[in-house]
Amino acid sequence: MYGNLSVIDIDNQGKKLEQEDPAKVAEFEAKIAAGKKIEPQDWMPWEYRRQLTRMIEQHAHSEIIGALPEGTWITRAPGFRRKLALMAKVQDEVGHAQLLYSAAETLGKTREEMVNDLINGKSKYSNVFNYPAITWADSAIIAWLIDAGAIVNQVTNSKGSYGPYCRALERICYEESFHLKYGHDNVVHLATGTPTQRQMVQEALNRWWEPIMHFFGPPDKMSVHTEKLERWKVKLASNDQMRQAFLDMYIPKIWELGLTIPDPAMRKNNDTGRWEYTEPDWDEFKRVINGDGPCNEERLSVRRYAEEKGKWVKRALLNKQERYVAPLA
Ligand code: FAQ
Repeated sequence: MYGNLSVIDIDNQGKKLEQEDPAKVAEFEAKIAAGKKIEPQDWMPWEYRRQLTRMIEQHAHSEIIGALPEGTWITRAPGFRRKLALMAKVQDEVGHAQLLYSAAETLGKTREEMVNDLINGKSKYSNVFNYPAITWADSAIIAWLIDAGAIVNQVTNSKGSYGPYCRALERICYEESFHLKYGHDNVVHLATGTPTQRQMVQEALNRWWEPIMHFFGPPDKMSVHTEKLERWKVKLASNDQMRQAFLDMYIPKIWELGLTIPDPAMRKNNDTGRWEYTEPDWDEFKRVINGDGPCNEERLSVRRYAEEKGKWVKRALLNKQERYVAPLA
C-alpha cells in the first residue's frame, strides 16, 4: 500500500495499537500530552500514521476537487475585478492541495498513490464539493460559508500534534480568511441588491444549507474516528463542537443580512448555550460521501481527464534531459 517507506519506521507497519510496544506508545502519548509536535522522523504508532494519512489526504483531495464548483464561474463572474479575485481564490485552493499532499507524503504514502486513490474513487473528499454551483450566488455562498466552515475546523486543528499538518494548516488559514472576506463581500452585494439578486442568494443558501450542516461530519454519536483523533490531539474539537462553533459565529451574520435559514427549528437555546436544529438527512450524507451525489461522477471524470492530459508535463518536469513536445489536444 505504501510505496515509499524509506523515511519512516516500517517495523510497525499495519500494527494495531494494542500490538505496539507499550513503552514507545507511552512515550509518544506523553510527548503529545506535553504539547510537543510529532515530526515525520519521530516514532509513531501505525494507527496514528494511518489516521493522519487518511485525514490529510482527504483534506488535500477536498481542496483540489473544491476548486471545481467555483472554477466554472471564473469566465462568468460579473466583472473583471471579480474574475481576477475568483481566479486567485481557485489558484489558492489548488495550492492548498499541494501543501497538504506534501504533508501527507511525510507519512509515507506517495502523491501518485494518493492521486490514483482519488481518481479511482477509493478515497473520500468533502461532501460539499459534490453539489453544483448553479448560479453566481452559489459561488458566493461557497466562498463565504464553506470557507468559513473550513476556517473554524482548520484554525482549531492547526494547534494539533502533527507538525507538518499544523504548519500547512496555519498557512492555509491565512489564505482562507481572504477567501471568506471575498465571499462575504459577494453575498452582501447580492443580499443588499435588487429583489432578484436577494432571491438568487436566498435560493443558493437554501440549496447549500444541508451540505454545510453535513460538512462538519456526522454527529458525535455516529463519528467513527473522533475518539482516537482527540486522544492524539489531531482533532481538537468534535464534529458537533465544530458545527456549534460555526453556527454561533455565522447564524447571526446570515440573519443580519435579512436572509432566512431554511430550517424553521434553528434557534439558540439560551439555557444550554447550544443551537437547536432539524437534524440534516444523514442518509443523504452517506450516499454523497460514498460516491452517489449529484456531481461525484463529473468531479472525478474532470480529475481523470486532467491527470491523463497532464501526464506529459509531469514527464517533462521529472526528466529534464529529454525534450517533450506538447500534444496538440
Ligand atoms: N465529507 O468519524 P468521522 C475546504 C467521513 S477543505 C466527506 O467523524 P473524522 C476548503 C470520514 O472521512 C474541506 N466525508 O471522521 C475549500 C469517515 O469516513 P472514512 C475538507 C466525511 O475524520 C473551501 C466517516 O465520514 N476539510 O473546504 C465528511 O473524525 C472552499 C466518519 O466520520 C477537511 O478535510 C465530510 N464532510 O471527521 C476548498 C478538514 N465528514 O474515512 C474550496 C480535515 C466525515 O472512515 C472551496 N478533516 N466524513 O471512510 C477533518 O477535520 C475530519 O476528517 C472531518 C471528519 C471533521 C471532516
